[in-house]
Amino acid sequence: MRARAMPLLIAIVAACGLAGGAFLWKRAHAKGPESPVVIRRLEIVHPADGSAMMVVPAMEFSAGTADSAPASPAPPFLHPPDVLAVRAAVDPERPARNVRLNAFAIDRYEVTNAQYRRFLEFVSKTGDHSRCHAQEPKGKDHTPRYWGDYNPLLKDPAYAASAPFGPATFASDNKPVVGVDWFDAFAYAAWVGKRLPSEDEWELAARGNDGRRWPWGSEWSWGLANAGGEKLGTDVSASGREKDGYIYPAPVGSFPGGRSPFGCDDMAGNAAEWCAERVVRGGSSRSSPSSIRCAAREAREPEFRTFTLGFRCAKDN
Ligand SMILES: [Ca+2]
Repeated sequence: MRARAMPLLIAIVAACGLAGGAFLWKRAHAKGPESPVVIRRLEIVHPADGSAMMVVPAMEFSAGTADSAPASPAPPFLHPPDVLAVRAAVDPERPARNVRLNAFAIDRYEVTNAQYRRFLEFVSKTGDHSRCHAQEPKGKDHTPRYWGDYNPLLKDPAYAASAPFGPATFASDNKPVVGVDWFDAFAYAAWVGKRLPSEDEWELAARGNDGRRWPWGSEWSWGLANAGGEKLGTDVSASGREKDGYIYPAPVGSFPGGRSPFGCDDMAGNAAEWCAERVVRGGSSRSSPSSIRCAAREAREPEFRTFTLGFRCAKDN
């Protein structure tokens, strides 16, 4: 009798333990964005161009910044009145807010020069601008600003000595395309059958749902992203900084240690990235650690182009 009762007792205790454990797990995970869920990386291939995209399932997360440190100041140059209005509305990254998003897929990497070149070949061959944005300025051919022999800084010997660059610096195939404005990014995304990510989509893809500051976590470490804007001959070790090896954009995917929870590369640093709202996310090769936080945001006029600014695409999934 006793021998037969023991297994039953053990089974009851085990069942209670499992039930209790499940209850506690449910309590700990039932409260929405404060409850980290297991993130699984799922890579798909976009059929139109073979590009790698990471799937982000429908979920809720806390966007923005909850701490009380001051938000980054607005950049100190003038904008048209409509951009000032946009900036006033979007610059603050506080307070943090709960956001629920539908499933989407987002490019694993920033759009590269090789990918963008195929788009330019299409536009130049067909003259087809039918997928471009309705407000796009007339006469655009979508050529990135730095693909030609352009940069007045090259004429300054002091600058060229400390931060040299040439035709390949901004145009080699495996580097992110930069020097493109919001209309260029919009047009490329539409041409390839994608769209620009919303800011919230971009942020969720970059930081997951546990509130981390950077794609790899909340502790800063040099070497996990192309950032900082070091120049040749500058002894960054004296200030505790480590060189990441790149003054300007690096080939996409050069910093696997800084990959995001969903498996996206270079969401902090390398090229800063246009979002659908004409807001720039992620900071660049020239940005400070604070400026490449996942929640940091910066509004720009849509015609703005610079050698630190590119994009990646998204699509519904
Ligand atoms: Ca980036």
